[in-house]
Amino acid sequence: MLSVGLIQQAIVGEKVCGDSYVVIDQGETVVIAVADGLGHGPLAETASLKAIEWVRTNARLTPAAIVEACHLALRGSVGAVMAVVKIDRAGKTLTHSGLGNVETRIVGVAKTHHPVNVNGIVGQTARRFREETFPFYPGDLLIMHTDGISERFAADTASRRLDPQTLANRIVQEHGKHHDDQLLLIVRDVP
Ligand SMILES: [Mn+2]
Repeated sequence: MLSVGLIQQAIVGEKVCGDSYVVIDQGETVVIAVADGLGHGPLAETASLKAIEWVRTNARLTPAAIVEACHLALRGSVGAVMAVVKIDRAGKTLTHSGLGNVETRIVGVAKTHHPVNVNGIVGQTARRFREETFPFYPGDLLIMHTDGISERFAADTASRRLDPQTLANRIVQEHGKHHDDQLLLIVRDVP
């Protein structure tokens, strides 16, 4: 069962948030994506929502193939940066693909993994699409966030015991940036 913590907040002065997300529970797999449309306001929102729509449409594909599909779909938009992960419940793995600076962490019992993104902008510049697979066990935390939240927060083994929403609230309170849209998503999956 998925337990999700979420903060999604528009930059001060805008009514809509340019950062979007989706969590798709497909049973054997779970696909999760976060997208940050370039700039802010309605054009950024449109771009990030379009990326998310294409994640939904292509959720059967691998994360790298999903990002590539979004790249083609977002041509002509302001563009976005995004990260897509797919959790394989039976295999106890998580595969990640990121283009541009949406940050991802996997907080395991003994180790925190930081998947690396490829530089680029979805819909504009992407020279390659790559993905990497990590262990992901029940109780591990997946943390994904846009650049509206500073990367300097600590999320260690002790964080794993917190409710994801409680942890999300704490992180954004201390590390949220009010001069940008903010999106932080924390997911734990326990059978
Ligand atoms: Mn941003």
